[in-house]
Amino acid sequence: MRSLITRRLLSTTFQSKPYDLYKLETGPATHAELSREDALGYYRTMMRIRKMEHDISSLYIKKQMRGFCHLYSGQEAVGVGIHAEMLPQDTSITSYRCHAWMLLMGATMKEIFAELLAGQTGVSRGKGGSMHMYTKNFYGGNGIVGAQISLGTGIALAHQYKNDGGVCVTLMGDGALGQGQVWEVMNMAKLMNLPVLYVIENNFYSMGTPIARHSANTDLYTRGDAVPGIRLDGMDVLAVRMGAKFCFDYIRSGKGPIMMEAVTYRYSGHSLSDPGTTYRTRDEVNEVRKTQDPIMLLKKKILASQLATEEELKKIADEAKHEADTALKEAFKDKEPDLKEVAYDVYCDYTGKVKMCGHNQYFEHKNTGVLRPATK
Ligand SMILES: Cc1ncc(C[n+]2csc(CCOP(=O)(O)OP(=O)(O)O)c2C)c(N)n1
Ligand SMILES: [Mg+2]
Repeated sequence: MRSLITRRLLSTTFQSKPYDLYKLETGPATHAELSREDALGYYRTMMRIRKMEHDISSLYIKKQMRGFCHLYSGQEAVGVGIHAEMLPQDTSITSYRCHAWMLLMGATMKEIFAELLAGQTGVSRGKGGSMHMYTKNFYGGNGIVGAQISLGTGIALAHQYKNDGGVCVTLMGDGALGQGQVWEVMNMAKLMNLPVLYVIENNFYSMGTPIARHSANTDLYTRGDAVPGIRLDGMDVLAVRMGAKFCFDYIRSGKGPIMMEAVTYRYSGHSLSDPGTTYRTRDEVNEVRKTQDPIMLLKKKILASQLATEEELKKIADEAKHEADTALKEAFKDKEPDLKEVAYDVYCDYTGKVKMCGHNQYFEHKNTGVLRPATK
């Protein structure tokens, strides 16, 4: 009965903080309309990422998964806000911190968990693990810091060459911006006006090195030289969405690349082998969680503007937890791929034998079409 008499609005307007601009005369709108449907959609997606990664961290702690594990927890608003403005032809690529982007680009939680557990229904047939996941229009999961920035620029060149209207969202951390290749590709991207959105997820640390110790210029959005930039609050999903809309409009109008610095924070250590409290204090982490958490901030906005009730938001959180727990249970039923598959799907068209690193024998190569459907 209570929910029947609770007032709910179908949309509201919201206001974001002003954006910092570099080589731009105008920036994103600071006022925008927010529908109940969109608000609940962003809340649900951020919650799904958070719950999925909660289960992933347990897998790691219990030693049920192998390899590295870099969590996105705290940074959800960046991915969700940008993805909200992407079109079906757009692509994306990121660093090793890729679980959330897999989910955003359409992989299921079961496929992600199965990959982490080295199962054959994993997105990379269990051969990639946490840092090497791919799905349609998503080019990974890259373990080499900064490598994805050059690859993303190449993907943007492909969009331009094919004239398919796509933009490549190329994400990087604050530390990655110090890679020499970034300077080279941003120059090329601007010269060729490539459709690329460079996103810097500034979480203030490059492993354990604070930003002021690794970057002489800490205004990261100005570091593209001729590439214009904006800086926004990466803990506010609505500010990110408006910023992304502005950037996509700019790029799609043919003006070339743009750089977005999203100021954010990661709650866990760099990877799960880092406790994350030797180079920053527990108080610092707790303070951000308490005052700036992206999910909490959106919840407050939704409740304050009466777009939904507390019960409705709780139901969404419960559903996300249920989805993650069920997917994980399913993924545990998976089998490992056969050893003969170790060399499959490395090349596109090659047939013959290949020698794999760590094995003193040759394996037959085959493109199964599972990971990358043949293009012929
Ligand atoms: C070329 C290269 N150098 C060093 C490393 C080791 N390494 C992995 S992540 C990382 C820090 C990157 O920090 P940042 O770009 O801020 O991204 P974040 O992890 O904060 O998302 C380093 C130095 C690597 N993987 N590749
Ligand atoms: Mg960082």
